[in-house]
Amino acid sequence: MRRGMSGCHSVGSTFRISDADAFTLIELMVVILVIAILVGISVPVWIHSVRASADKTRLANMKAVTAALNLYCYNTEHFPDNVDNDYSGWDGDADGDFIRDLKATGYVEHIIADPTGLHTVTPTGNYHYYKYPAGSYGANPAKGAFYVVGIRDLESCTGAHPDSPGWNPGGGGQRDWQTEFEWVAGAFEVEQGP
Ligand SMILES: [Ca+2]
Ligand SMILES: [Ca+2]
Ligand SMILES: [Ca+2]
Repeated sequence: MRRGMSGCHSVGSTFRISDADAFTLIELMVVILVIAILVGISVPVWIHSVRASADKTRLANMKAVTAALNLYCYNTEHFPDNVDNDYSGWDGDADGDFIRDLKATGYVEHIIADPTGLHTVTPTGNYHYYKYPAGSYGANPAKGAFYVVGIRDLESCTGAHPDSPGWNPGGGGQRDWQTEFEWVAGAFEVEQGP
């Protein structure tokens, strides 16, 4: 049995080779352990950065969509109608056809869709759009129709994203879309007009 490094000097050359081999094995195990620790640290960091990057794209997509919707309304005095009913009247992005009027009229360069095709909540996609008639869900009818656009699931959060504007146009308990999306926004037609 080995009794430590000092024993190496008092034993024969055969044992020294054996000790040297054993030491190499220990070194190898240390290297493997260090690699395992580094992998254990870096894989979650890498996964987190991939998720954060996808979410960054999603938030940028929503910024582009809401800016386009508001400009569209400013110029036409209405929001795009629900022309693609994928799910209870909602237009989802999974079919590669999301708020097609924005693309058709040049307010966005291409149809906007989730960067990873995430469909964790509904089979219709991760982005959803709906235009509601004036006065829906307790909203003030004088403000006109309103849209709701949202992201069902962001990968870096559970529940409402801190940057989500939220949307509860009636102000009461009739319907708070923030409970249905992790990021959601809405706007009234009258408020976006010229
Ligand atoms: Ca469709
Ligand atoms: Ca669609
Ligand atoms: Ca989430």
